[in-house]
Amino acid sequence: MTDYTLETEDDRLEALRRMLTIREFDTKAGHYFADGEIPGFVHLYIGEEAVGVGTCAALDPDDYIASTHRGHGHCIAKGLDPDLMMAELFGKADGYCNGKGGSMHIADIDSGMLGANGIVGAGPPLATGAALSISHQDRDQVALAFLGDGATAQGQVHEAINQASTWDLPAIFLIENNQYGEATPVEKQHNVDQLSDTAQAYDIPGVTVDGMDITAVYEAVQEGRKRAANGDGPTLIEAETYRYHGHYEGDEQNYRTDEELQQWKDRDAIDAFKARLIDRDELSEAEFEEMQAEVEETIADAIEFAHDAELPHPQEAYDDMFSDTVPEIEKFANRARTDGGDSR
Ligand SMILES: Cc1ncc(C[n+]2csc(CCOP(=O)(O)OP(=O)(O)O)c2C)c(N)n1
Ligand SMILES: [Mg+2]
Repeated sequence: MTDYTLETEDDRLEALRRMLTIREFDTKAGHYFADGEIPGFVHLYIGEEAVGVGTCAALDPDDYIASTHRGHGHCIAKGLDPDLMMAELFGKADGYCNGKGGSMHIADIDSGMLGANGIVGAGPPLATGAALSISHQDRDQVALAFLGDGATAQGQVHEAINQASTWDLPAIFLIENNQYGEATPVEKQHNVDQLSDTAQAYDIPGVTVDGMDITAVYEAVQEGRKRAANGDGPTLIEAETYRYHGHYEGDEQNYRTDEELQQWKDRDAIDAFKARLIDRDELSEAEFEEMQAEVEETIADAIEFAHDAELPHPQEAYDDMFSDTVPEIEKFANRARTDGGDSR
């Protein structure tokens, strides 16, 4: 559910709170990953908060989003519960996917969150599919896909945008241009100056906005949503942003300089939005400190919840894989060992 906009003071404070929640969630996720408590990989969203929150604030609660491998921020912006997210990262049975998905597969259809995705570029086809169902059923919703600058060069992304634009589907494609796909800078991945230039190939609007400015992101997505909901088809939005951490936790980051990182931190989206709210007399330093303390408590509670939760039982390893039971899976389920070992 996305039950906030940027239109009222309360909404703007809620948006700031979500940005802080994302930063705190991912800071702690990084710590617990380094400690070896979180299995798999984590890709942190720190630095990119204005994009996820500005986008979700412009969507309606019933709208869909399709996310990426860097999806924690999208989940929090869309209103998912940090307790269930953190439990999922820890691989616990109380997590969104019963602990079987982890960081890269958090999904909650009831919240309109179609899933984080380990396959780079796999979000846009999901959004196009959701937009097709919306259009067939004449529902008042839109579907938005987040994708990275790297993903923008993936083949299925082209197919998805082409299909959505040809059929005027209620979709939005939002490129999070964080300047790198793994270690490769954006200018070495693409032949266009701006990634939004590729919109010309589909004859749809393409805009580039400052992804460190939550209002700029919000306004672009609002415009895209209006167009999509009117039956005029998709919009391609590029938000220029930056990830403060490495591609993954443990990345040596020898492909960029400390100066470059600092230049982006000097334009930090949370600092900028906080300053704007203070300027407007909607927030004081003391209120900000209070909000930050509440956010820290929310995430501390989420970690406690995740710690206390049970691991999924090995005999349930093959449950929840398919919506209907698949007989081929049953024979493996019967062979699952309860000590977690391999039964071959
Ligand atoms: C289809 C596919 N190709 C390659 C990978 C390996 N991979 C994981 S993340 C990543 C970089 C993606 O870059 P970008 O889309 O810019 O997202 P960012 O990590 O910068 O948020 C790659 C190549 C993958 N997971 N899936
Ligand atoms: Mg990138």
